[in-house]
Amino acid sequence: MMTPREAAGCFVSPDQVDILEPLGSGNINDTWLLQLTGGEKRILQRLNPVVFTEPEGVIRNMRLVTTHLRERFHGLAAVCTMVPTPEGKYGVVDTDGSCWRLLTYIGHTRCLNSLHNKDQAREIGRMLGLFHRGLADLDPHLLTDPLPGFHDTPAILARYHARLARSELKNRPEKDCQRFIEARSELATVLDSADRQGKLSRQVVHGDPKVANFLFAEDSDTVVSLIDLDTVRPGLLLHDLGDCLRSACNRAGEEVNDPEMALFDRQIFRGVLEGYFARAGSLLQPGDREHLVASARVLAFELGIRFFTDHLAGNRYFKVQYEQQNLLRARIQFALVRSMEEQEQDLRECVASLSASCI
Ligand code: GN1
Ligand code: MG
Repeated sequence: MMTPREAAGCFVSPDQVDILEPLGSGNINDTWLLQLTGGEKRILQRLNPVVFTEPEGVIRNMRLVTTHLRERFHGLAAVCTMVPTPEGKYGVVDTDGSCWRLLTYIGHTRCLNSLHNKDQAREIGRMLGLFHRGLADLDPHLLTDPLPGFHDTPAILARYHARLARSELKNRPEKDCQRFIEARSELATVLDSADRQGKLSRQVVHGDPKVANFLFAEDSDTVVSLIDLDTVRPGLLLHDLGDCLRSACNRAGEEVNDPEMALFDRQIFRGVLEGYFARAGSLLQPGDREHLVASARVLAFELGIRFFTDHLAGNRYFKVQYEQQNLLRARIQFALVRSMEEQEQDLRECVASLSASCI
Protein backbone atom coordinates (compact mmCIF):
# COMPACT_ATOMS: atom_id res chain seq x y z
CA MET A 1 0.00 0.00 0.00
CA MET A 2 1.13 3.52 -0.73
CA THR A 3 1.85 6.12 1.92
CA PRO A 4 -0.08 9.40 1.56
CA ARG A 5 3.11 11.03 0.34
CA GLU A 6 3.62 8.41 -2.35
CA ALA A 7 -0.03 8.70 -3.37
CA ALA A 8 0.21 12.50 -3.61
CA GLY A 9 3.25 11.97 -5.81
CA CYS A 10 1.07 10.17 -8.38
CA PHE A 11 -0.84 13.42 -9.00
CA VAL A 12 1.80 16.11 -8.60
CA SER A 13 5.55 15.91 -8.96
CA PRO A 14 6.91 14.33 -5.71
CA ASP A 15 9.23 17.29 -5.09
CA GLN A 16 6.19 19.58 -5.01
CA VAL A 17 4.73 17.74 -2.02
CA ASP A 18 5.51 19.82 1.08
CA ILE A 19 3.21 19.31 4.09
CA LEU A 20 0.60 16.55 4.46
CA GLU A 21 -1.68 16.54 7.48
CA PRO A 22 -4.81 14.52 8.35
CA LEU A 23 -8.03 16.48 7.92
CA GLY A 24 -11.64 16.14 9.03
CA SER A 25 -13.61 13.59 11.00
CA GLY A 26 -15.14 11.31 8.34
CA ASN A 27 -16.32 7.89 9.48
CA ILE A 28 -15.34 6.10 6.28
CA ASN A 29 -12.58 7.60 4.10
CA ASP A 30 -9.19 9.11 5.01
CA THR A 31 -8.49 12.72 4.12
CA TRP A 32 -5.33 14.85 4.18
CA LEU A 33 -4.63 18.49 3.55
CA LEU A 34 -1.72 18.71 1.13
CA GLN A 35 0.34 21.83 0.91
CA LEU A 36 2.51 22.18 -2.17
CA THR A 37 5.93 23.76 -2.03
CA GLY A 38 4.52 26.84 -3.77
CA GLY A 39 2.00 27.26 -0.90
CA GLU A 40 -1.08 26.05 -2.81
CA LYS A 41 -3.39 23.57 -1.07
CA ARG A 42 -5.08 20.38 -2.26
CA ILE A 43 -7.20 17.67 -0.65
CA LEU A 44 -5.89 14.10 -0.85
CA GLN A 45 -8.36 11.29 -0.16
CA ARG A 46 -8.25 7.55 0.16
CA LEU A 47 -11.58 5.83 -0.45
CA ASN A 48 -12.29 3.01 1.97
CA PRO A 49 -12.21 -0.23 -0.07
CA VAL A 50 -14.55 -2.06 2.32
CA VAL A 51 -17.29 0.48 1.62
CA PHE A 52 -16.57 1.65 -1.92
CA THR A 53 -15.91 -1.56 -3.80
CA GLU A 54 -16.24 0.08 -7.23
CA PRO A 55 -14.21 3.28 -6.95
CA GLU A 56 -14.22 3.82 -10.71
CA GLY A 57 -17.99 4.37 -10.54
CA VAL A 58 -17.57 6.84 -7.66
CA ILE A 59 -15.02 8.84 -9.63
CA ARG A 60 -17.22 8.82 -12.76
CA ASN A 61 -20.23 10.00 -10.76
CA MET A 62 -18.23 12.79 -9.19
CA ARG A 63 -17.01 14.02 -12.56
CA LEU A 64 -20.53 13.97 -13.94
CA VAL A 65 -22.09 15.72 -10.95
CA THR A 66 -19.42 18.39 -10.49
CA THR A 67 -19.49 19.27 -14.20
CA HIS A 68 -23.27 19.51 -14.14
CA LEU A 69 -23.37 21.58 -10.95
CA ARG A 70 -20.78 24.05 -12.18
CA GLU A 71 -23.02 24.80 -15.15
CA ARG A 72 -26.14 25.12 -13.02
CA PHE A 73 -24.73 27.06 -10.05
CA HIS A 74 -23.40 30.03 -12.05
CA GLY A 75 -21.01 30.74 -9.20
CA LEU A 76 -23.72 30.54 -6.50
CA ALA A 77 -21.77 27.81 -4.72
CA ALA A 78 -18.24 26.47 -4.88
CA VAL A 79 -17.72 23.02 -6.40
CA CYS A 80 -14.52 21.07 -5.86
CA THR A 81 -12.62 19.86 -8.89
CA MET A 82 -10.75 16.59 -9.22
CA VAL A 83 -7.11 16.93 -10.22
CA PRO A 84 -5.93 14.26 -12.71
CA THR A 85 -2.57 12.49 -12.76
CA PRO A 86 -0.17 13.50 -15.56
CA GLU A 87 -1.58 10.48 -17.48
CA GLY A 88 -5.11 11.91 -17.15
CA LYS A 89 -6.43 9.48 -14.51
CA TYR A 90 -8.70 10.85 -11.77
CA GLY A 91 -8.26 7.94 -9.39
CA VAL A 92 -5.28 5.70 -8.59
CA VAL A 93 -6.23 2.26 -7.26
CA ASP A 94 -3.88 0.88 -4.58
CA THR A 95 -2.93 -2.77 -3.99
CA ASP A 96 -5.68 -3.22 -1.35
CA GLY A 97 -8.39 -1.87 -3.68
CA SER A 98 -8.58 1.56 -2.05
CA CYS A 99 -8.63 4.48 -4.43
CA TRP A 100 -6.59 7.68 -4.06
CA ARG A 101 -7.67 10.96 -5.55
CA LEU A 102 -6.77 14.62 -5.39
CA LEU A 103 -9.21 17.53 -5.18
CA THR A 104 -8.90 21.28 -5.29
CA TYR A 105 -9.12 23.01 -1.92
CA ILE A 106 -11.94 25.45 -1.27
CA GLY A 107 -10.17 28.17 0.72
CA HIS A 108 -11.30 30.51 3.51
CA THR A 109 -13.77 27.95 4.83
CA ARG A 110 -14.44 25.96 7.99
CA CYS A 111 -16.31 22.78 8.89
CA LEU A 112 -18.68 22.36 11.83
CA ASN A 113 -19.66 19.11 13.53
CA SER A 114 -22.84 20.67 14.91
CA LEU A 115 -24.77 23.90 14.40
CA HIS A 116 -24.74 26.87 16.77
CA ASN A 117 -27.64 28.98 15.54
CA LYS A 118 -30.64 29.23 13.25
CA ASP A 119 -28.82 31.29 10.60
CA GLN A 120 -26.45 28.38 10.06
CA ALA A 121 -29.48 26.07 9.83
CA ARG A 122 -31.10 28.25 7.13
CA GLU A 123 -27.82 28.26 5.27
CA ILE A 124 -27.41 24.50 5.12
CA GLY A 125 -31.06 24.18 4.08
CA ARG A 126 -30.49 26.74 1.35
CA MET A 127 -27.40 24.91 0.10
CA LEU A 128 -29.16 21.52 0.08
CA GLY A 129 -32.03 23.12 -1.87
CA LEU A 130 -29.60 24.65 -4.32
CA PHE A 131 -27.88 21.30 -4.71
CA HIS A 132 -31.15 19.45 -5.39
CA ARG A 133 -32.31 22.11 -7.80
CA GLY A 134 -29.00 21.97 -9.62
CA LEU A 135 -29.25 18.20 -10.05
CA ALA A 136 -32.99 18.01 -10.78
CA ASP A 137 -32.38 17.79 -14.54
CA LEU A 138 -29.48 15.31 -14.40
CA ASP A 139 -30.62 11.91 -15.68
CA PRO A 140 -30.19 9.47 -12.73
CA HIS A 141 -29.51 6.64 -15.20
CA LEU A 142 -26.20 8.27 -16.09
CA LEU A 143 -24.92 7.53 -12.58
CA THR A 144 -23.58 4.27 -11.21
CA ASP A 145 -25.10 3.48 -7.82
CA PRO A 146 -21.92 3.34 -5.67
CA LEU A 147 -23.75 1.76 -2.73
CA PRO A 148 -26.73 -0.34 -3.82
CA GLY A 149 -29.30 -0.52 -1.02
CA PHE A 150 -27.60 2.33 0.88
CA HIS A 151 -30.90 3.69 2.25
CA ASP A 152 -32.96 0.52 1.87
CA THR A 153 -34.13 0.58 5.50
CA PRO A 154 -35.99 -2.76 5.42
CA ALA A 155 -32.83 -4.47 4.06
CA ILE A 156 -30.72 -2.72 6.72
CA LEU A 157 -33.11 -4.01 9.38
CA ALA A 158 -32.92 -7.52 7.88
CA ARG A 159 -29.10 -7.39 7.98
CA TYR A 160 -29.31 -6.38 11.63
CA HIS A 161 -31.55 -9.37 12.39
CA ALA A 162 -29.16 -11.70 10.59
CA ARG A 163 -26.22 -10.30 12.55
CA LEU A 164 -28.13 -10.49 15.82
CA ALA A 165 -28.91 -14.15 15.21
CA ARG A 166 -25.16 -14.79 15.02
CA SER A 167 -24.13 -12.77 18.05
CA GLU A 168 -24.48 -13.64 21.70
CA LEU A 169 -26.45 -10.61 22.71
CA LYS A 170 -28.23 -12.45 25.49
CA ASN A 171 -25.14 -12.13 27.61
CA ARG A 172 -24.31 -8.57 26.61
CA PRO A 173 -25.49 -5.26 28.04
CA GLU A 174 -27.03 -3.92 24.82
CA LYS A 175 -30.58 -5.07 25.32
CA ASP A 176 -31.79 -1.47 25.30
CA CYS A 177 -30.85 -1.11 21.62
CA GLN A 178 -32.37 -4.45 20.74
CA ARG A 179 -35.65 -3.55 22.45
CA PHE A 180 -35.66 -0.10 20.89
CA ILE A 181 -35.36 -1.53 17.37
CA GLU A 182 -37.97 -4.23 17.99
CA ALA A 183 -40.50 -1.71 19.27
CA ARG A 184 -40.12 0.42 16.15
CA SER A 185 -39.52 -2.09 13.38
CA GLU A 186 -42.50 -0.71 11.45
CA LEU A 187 -40.65 2.56 11.03
CA ALA A 188 -38.30 0.77 8.64
CA THR A 189 -40.97 0.45 5.94
CA VAL A 190 -42.42 3.99 6.08
CA LEU A 191 -40.36 5.60 3.29
CA ASP A 192 -39.98 2.40 1.36
CA SER A 193 -43.70 1.77 1.04
CA ALA A 194 -44.51 5.42 0.20
CA ASP A 195 -41.80 5.21 -2.47
CA ARG A 196 -43.28 2.00 -3.90
CA GLN A 197 -46.61 3.78 -4.17
CA GLY A 198 -44.92 6.50 -6.22
CA LYS A 199 -45.56 9.20 -3.62
CA LEU A 200 -41.98 10.40 -3.19
CA SER A 201 -39.72 12.41 -5.52
CA ARG A 202 -36.65 10.68 -6.90
CA GLN A 203 -33.63 12.25 -8.56
CA VAL A 204 -29.86 12.39 -8.14
CA VAL A 205 -29.22 13.18 -4.47
CA HIS A 206 -26.15 13.80 -2.31
CA GLY A 207 -26.52 10.73 -0.09
CA ASP A 208 -24.67 12.10 2.97
CA PRO A 209 -25.61 15.75 3.68
CA LYS A 210 -24.60 15.74 7.34
CA VAL A 211 -23.52 19.01 8.96
CA ALA A 212 -19.80 18.26 8.62
CA ASN A 213 -20.18 18.05 4.84
CA PHE A 214 -21.20 21.70 4.47
CA LEU A 215 -18.37 24.21 4.17
CA PHE A 216 -19.02 27.51 5.96
CA ALA A 217 -17.17 30.73 5.17
CA GLU A 218 -14.40 31.14 7.75
CA ASP A 219 -15.67 34.53 8.91
CA SER A 220 -19.48 34.21 8.64
CA ASP A 221 -22.41 31.79 8.84
CA THR A 222 -22.71 31.59 5.05
CA VAL A 223 -22.42 28.12 3.51
CA VAL A 224 -20.24 28.11 0.41
CA SER A 225 -20.26 24.45 -0.60
CA LEU A 226 -21.66 20.98 -0.01
CA ILE A 227 -18.75 18.55 -0.23
CA ASP A 228 -18.07 14.79 0.08
CA LEU A 229 -19.71 13.66 -3.15
CA ASP A 230 -18.82 9.94 -2.99
CA THR A 231 -22.37 8.99 -2.21
CA VAL A 232 -24.12 10.95 -4.99
CA ARG A 233 -26.67 8.52 -6.38
CA PRO A 234 -30.22 8.15 -7.59
CA GLY A 235 -32.42 8.38 -4.50
CA LEU A 236 -35.22 10.16 -2.70
CA LEU A 237 -35.15 13.87 -1.90
CA LEU A 238 -36.33 12.71 1.52
CA HIS A 239 -33.21 10.57 2.00
CA ASP A 240 -31.20 13.78 1.90
CA LEU A 241 -33.65 15.95 3.78
CA GLY A 242 -34.17 13.34 6.49
CA ASP A 243 -30.42 12.79 6.86
CA CYS A 244 -29.63 16.50 6.89
CA LEU A 245 -32.32 17.14 9.53
CA ARG A 246 -31.29 14.27 11.82
CA SER A 247 -27.74 15.60 11.72
CA ALA A 248 -28.43 19.37 11.91
CA CYS A 249 -31.09 19.25 14.62
CA ASN A 250 -28.86 17.23 16.94
CA ARG A 251 -27.01 20.21 18.37
CA ALA A 252 -24.93 18.08 20.70
CA GLY A 253 -23.38 16.34 17.66
CA GLU A 254 -23.01 12.66 16.80
CA GLU A 255 -20.24 11.91 19.27
CA VAL A 256 -21.40 13.11 22.71
CA ASN A 257 -20.56 10.98 25.74
CA ASP A 258 -24.10 10.86 27.06
CA PRO A 259 -26.97 9.83 24.72
CA GLU A 260 -29.38 11.81 26.95
CA MET A 261 -27.82 14.95 25.51
CA ALA A 262 -29.05 14.13 22.01
CA LEU A 263 -32.16 16.26 21.65
CA PHE A 264 -33.86 17.17 18.40
CA ASP A 265 -33.94 20.99 18.15
CA ARG A 266 -37.16 22.41 16.68
CA GLN A 267 -35.72 25.84 15.94
CA ILE A 268 -32.96 24.30 13.85
CA PHE A 269 -35.56 22.09 12.14
CA ARG A 270 -37.52 25.19 11.15
CA GLY A 271 -34.37 26.99 10.02
CA VAL A 272 -33.19 24.16 7.74
CA LEU A 273 -36.63 23.89 6.19
CA GLU A 274 -37.00 27.66 5.71
CA GLY A 275 -33.74 27.68 3.79
CA TYR A 276 -34.64 24.58 1.79
CA PHE A 277 -38.18 25.67 0.93
CA ALA A 278 -36.94 29.06 -0.28
CA ARG A 279 -34.65 27.36 -2.80
CA ALA A 280 -36.33 24.10 -3.65
CA GLY A 281 -39.78 23.99 -2.06
CA SER A 282 -41.37 23.48 -5.47
CA LEU A 283 -39.45 20.19 -5.91
CA LEU A 284 -41.40 18.67 -3.03
CA GLN A 285 -44.59 16.82 -3.96
CA PRO A 286 -47.49 16.49 -1.48
CA GLY A 287 -46.24 12.99 -0.61
CA ASP A 288 -42.77 14.36 0.21
CA ARG A 289 -44.24 16.99 2.51
CA GLU A 290 -46.48 14.43 4.16
CA HIS A 291 -43.48 12.20 4.94
CA LEU A 292 -40.96 14.93 5.73
CA VAL A 293 -41.10 14.65 9.52
CA ALA A 294 -41.04 10.86 9.30
CA SER A 295 -38.00 10.98 7.01
CA ALA A 296 -35.82 12.52 9.74
CA ARG A 297 -37.00 9.85 12.16
CA VAL A 298 -36.42 7.04 9.65
CA LEU A 299 -32.92 8.24 8.77
CA ALA A 300 -31.91 8.53 12.44
CA PHE A 301 -33.40 5.09 13.14
CA GLU A 302 -31.63 3.63 10.11
CA LEU A 303 -28.26 5.13 11.08
CA GLY A 304 -28.71 3.88 14.63
CA ILE A 305 -29.32 0.36 13.30
CA ARG A 306 -26.28 0.64 11.00
CA PHE A 307 -24.05 1.71 13.92
CA PHE A 308 -25.45 -1.01 16.19
CA THR A 309 -25.09 -3.73 13.55
CA ASP A 310 -21.48 -2.67 12.97
CA HIS A 311 -20.87 -2.76 16.72
CA LEU A 312 -22.20 -6.35 16.80
CA ALA A 313 -20.04 -7.20 13.79
CA GLY A 314 -16.88 -5.93 15.48
CA ASN A 315 -16.60 -2.44 13.90
CA ARG A 316 -15.80 -3.32 10.32
CA TYR A 317 -17.52 -0.48 8.48
CA PHE A 318 -17.40 2.75 10.52
CA LYS A 319 -14.01 3.83 11.84
CA VAL A 320 -13.77 3.78 15.64
CA GLN A 321 -11.30 5.11 18.21
CA TYR A 322 -12.50 2.70 20.91
CA GLU A 323 -14.46 -0.54 20.95
CA GLN A 324 -17.80 0.73 22.24
CA GLN A 325 -17.96 3.81 19.98
CA ASN A 326 -20.48 2.45 17.49
CA LEU A 327 -22.70 1.35 20.37
CA LEU A 328 -22.66 4.87 21.81
CA ARG A 329 -23.29 6.32 18.35
CA ALA A 330 -26.30 4.01 17.96
CA ARG A 331 -27.71 5.06 21.34
CA ILE A 332 -27.36 8.73 20.34
CA GLN A 333 -29.35 8.18 17.13
CA PHE A 334 -32.02 6.26 19.04
CA ALA A 335 -32.26 9.08 21.61
CA LEU A 336 -32.85 11.47 18.72
CA VAL A 337 -35.64 9.27 17.39
CA ARG A 338 -37.24 9.39 20.84
CA SER A 339 -36.89 13.16 20.98
CA MET A 340 -38.57 13.46 17.58
CA GLU A 341 -41.41 11.19 18.70
CA GLU A 342 -42.04 13.50 21.65
CA GLN A 343 -42.27 16.53 19.37
CA GLU A 344 -44.06 14.90 16.44
CA GLN A 345 -47.08 17.19 16.54
CA ASP A 346 -45.03 20.41 16.69
CA LEU A 347 -42.78 19.25 13.87
CA ARG A 348 -45.78 18.45 11.69
CA GLU A 349 -47.29 21.86 12.37
CA CYS A 350 -44.02 23.49 11.41
CA VAL A 351 -43.98 21.70 8.04
CA ALA A 352 -47.64 22.56 7.46
CA SER A 353 -47.09 26.25 8.18
CA LEU A 354 -44.01 26.42 5.95
CA SER A 355 -45.83 24.57 3.17
CA ALA A 356 -48.72 27.01 3.41
CA SER A 357 -46.48 30.06 3.19
CA CYS A 358 -44.45 28.73 0.25
CA ILE A 359 -46.75 28.37 -2.78
C1 GN1 B 1 -20.63 8.20 7.12
O1 GN1 B 1 -18.05 9.34 5.61
P1 GN1 B 1 -18.96 10.18 6.43
O2 GN1 B 1 -18.48 10.33 7.81
O3 GN1 B 1 -19.26 11.52 5.72
C2 GN1 B 1 -21.68 7.40 6.35
C3 GN1 B 1 -23.02 8.13 6.37
C4 GN1 B 1 -23.45 8.39 7.80
C5 GN1 B 1 -22.35 9.18 8.51
C6 GN1 B 1 -22.70 9.42 9.96
C7 GN1 B 1 -20.74 5.95 2.98
O4 GN1 B 1 -20.38 9.41 6.45
O5 GN1 B 1 -24.00 7.31 5.75
O6 GN1 B 1 -24.66 9.11 7.84
O7 GN1 B 1 -21.11 8.46 8.44
N1 GN1 B 1 -21.23 7.22 4.96
C8 GN1 B 1 -21.27 6.02 4.36
O8 GN1 B 1 -21.78 10.28 10.53
O9 GN1 B 1 -21.71 5.02 4.91
MG1 MG C 1 -19.10 10.56 3.21
